[in-house]
Amino acid sequence: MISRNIVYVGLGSNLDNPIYQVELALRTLDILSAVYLKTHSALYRSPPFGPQDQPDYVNAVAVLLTELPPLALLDELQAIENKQGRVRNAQRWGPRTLDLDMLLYDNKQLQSPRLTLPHPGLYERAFVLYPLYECVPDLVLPDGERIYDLKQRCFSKGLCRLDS
Ligand code: ROI
Repeated sequence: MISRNIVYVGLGSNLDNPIYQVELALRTLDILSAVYLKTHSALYRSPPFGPQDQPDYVNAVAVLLTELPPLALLDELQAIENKQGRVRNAQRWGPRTLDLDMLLYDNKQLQSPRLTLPHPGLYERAFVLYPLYECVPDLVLPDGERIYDLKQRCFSKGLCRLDS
């Protein structure tokens, strides 16, 4: 039987027309042959988390179904980041044209040099929790935490849902 895994991916951009970058990445995810783009959230504008001397971000979350194992999917996501001009090894937590973060892959918990699942930033970042909640309001994380509770607890000042 073909196993289809559900994966949540966070998208973020704060350089070179961020709305365009996020929309282009969503279109690219939609046409990947090994991935089915089930749905995605609205776009959100958010103040930078981390260093403040950079532009606001545009963020969204995509819900994918895929047969690719986690590291093969990570290769695909990084290829999209590269195609959209992502400069690797630039300043840590600095501005970027496109970030595609694998947030959750089924109920997998994984710690490897290239990938940590769930994504460690997921628990505290409003720009991830709000769009993820919009896609799956009843989501429960592998450790039993509810997305609703995390969203209620997080600091969301400045986050703004953009009209589609
Ligand atoms: N801050 C926001 N608001 N959105 C992001 O996508 C984002 N991505 C990052 C850091 C630099 C941590 N800050 C961010 O990688």
